[in-house]
Amino acid sequence: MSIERTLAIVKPDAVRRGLIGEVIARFEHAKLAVRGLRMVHLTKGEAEGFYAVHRGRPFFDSLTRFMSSGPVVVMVLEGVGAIAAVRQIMGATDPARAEPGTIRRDLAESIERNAVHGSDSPETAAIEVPYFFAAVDLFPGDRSEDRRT
Ligand code: 3AN
Repeated sequence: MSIERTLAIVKPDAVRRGLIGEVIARFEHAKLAVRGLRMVHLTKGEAEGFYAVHRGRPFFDSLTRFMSSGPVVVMVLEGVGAIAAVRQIMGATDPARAEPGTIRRDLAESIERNAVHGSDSPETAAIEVPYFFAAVDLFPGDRSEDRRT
């Protein structure tokens, strides 16, 4: 498996409940490295752009209202097989169906207010990472000190 980068989001429900650190800790404990990180309050339009593939679904309006209801924490995670690893750590979309020990099973409130987002494929990650981060905002890890010169 190769080293991948993926986008993860701590959603407004989890930010409100003080779970930013808990979510990031679970990713870091799984050997995923944070390469970019920031807090942002999306507009409704920005949330609609991010979830454009779901436009037309019955939950689209409610989902984008929720995602723009308060600040979120967006991050780029890097590691071997990071895309699948993040999906596994998050658990199934519906917390009631998520495996015990996953973020959604342990921390999420409902299928909509499900605490976290993670890119679902390399193709999606390639769209979602640049939605929030320019290349110059991502830290390369072992060469991170180079960035200060
Ligand atoms: P995932 O986040 O697990 O990749 P997606 O991409 O199918 O799930 O759905 C995107 C987001 O839309 C979910 N995280 C959830 O917040 C919301 N969502 C998905 N399905 C439903 C549903 N049936 N009812 C309400 N919200 C939903």
